[in-house]
Amino acid sequence: MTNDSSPNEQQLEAAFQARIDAEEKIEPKDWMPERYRKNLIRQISQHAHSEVIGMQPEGNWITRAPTLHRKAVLLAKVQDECGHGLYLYSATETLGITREELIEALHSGAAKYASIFNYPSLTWADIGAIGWLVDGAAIVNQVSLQRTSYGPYARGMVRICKEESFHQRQGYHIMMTLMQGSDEQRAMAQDAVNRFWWPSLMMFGPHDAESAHSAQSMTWKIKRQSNDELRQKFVDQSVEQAEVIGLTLPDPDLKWNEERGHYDFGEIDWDEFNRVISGSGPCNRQRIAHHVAAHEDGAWVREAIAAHEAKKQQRASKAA
Ligand code: FAQ
Repeated sequence: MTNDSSPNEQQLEAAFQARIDAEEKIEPKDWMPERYRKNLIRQISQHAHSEVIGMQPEGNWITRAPTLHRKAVLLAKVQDECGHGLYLYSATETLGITREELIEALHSGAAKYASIFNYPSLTWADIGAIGWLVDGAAIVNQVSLQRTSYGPYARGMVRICKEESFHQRQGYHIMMTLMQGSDEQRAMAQDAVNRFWWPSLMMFGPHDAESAHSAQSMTWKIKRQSNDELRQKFVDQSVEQAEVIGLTLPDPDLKWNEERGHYDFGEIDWDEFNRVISGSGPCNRQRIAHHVAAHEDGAWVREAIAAHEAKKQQRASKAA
């Protein structure tokens, strides 16, 4: 204790870590180290940006879905992703940062979003591959995050995981249907898997040894499993799912390793990963330009809501 008997920074941090170690959730008004707060803002906001930017490649196919049923399902899925963005932005705002600051960081390139959404969705089969593989990878990561140490993030993840599980199944169903179709449809499904497999593995981030934030995030239990552990889990589950419907995963090194009890798989093209996360992927510029335009188009809605809120408060204070 210091002279005035209030705990010093070191004591506060030790007590904080003890709460984490005891699996207590940290809530917005609790004391937390500034680095914990900043790291959470970084990760949760990038997660929120990913959900919202992820609406673009799928939104591209809403008007061209092959049946009314597929269109309704896709529309519902894309709306869910928007909802996920909102829960996650709200969770980030509990850490003392505004939505405007978060959007500004996305637009300026200061904040990242998942690399996968910088690839184009060229055919209808890509919608199947995104649901099956991209949502599939997202679930593996997010199931683990349901136990993250920050309360609002953990609770958001529980609801998001339920919805992601429907997303994954609708994607797998699209792939299964195409694989039961014509030669052209089967070829289209295989081509989508060939293009989306490796970028899906990149969603888990760099190898643990290269991961800048992992060690600290694991100590604080922001992350509960490492990038490589989660990637391995995803590979193991995907191999069997691909086999069942007759798809081939595009990796000649993929084979069962009896000793490890896991599938071995080939090395990711880390040059490509680094290019995409630093802004030079196939669609980075297009994705941000689209978001900036949508944000500017929506300015009048934000102004109208603010004006309505001000009027409501004026009326309330008059009545008081
Ligand atoms: N893409 O030290 P680490 C979805 C960055 S939601 C871009 O390992 P960390 C649903 C990382 O930010 C998908 N950047 O970082 C959906 C850091 O850069 P920084 C999103 C990446 O945070 C489906 C640097 O590299 N999910 O798909 C990527 O400990 C369909 C060093 O990396 C989440 O965000 C990447 N793949 O671990 C929506 C889950 N990987 O910030 C629509 C929550 C790494 O220092 C349609 N996030 N980087 O500039 C996480 O679990 C973690 O943040 C990781 C990265 C695992 C993504």
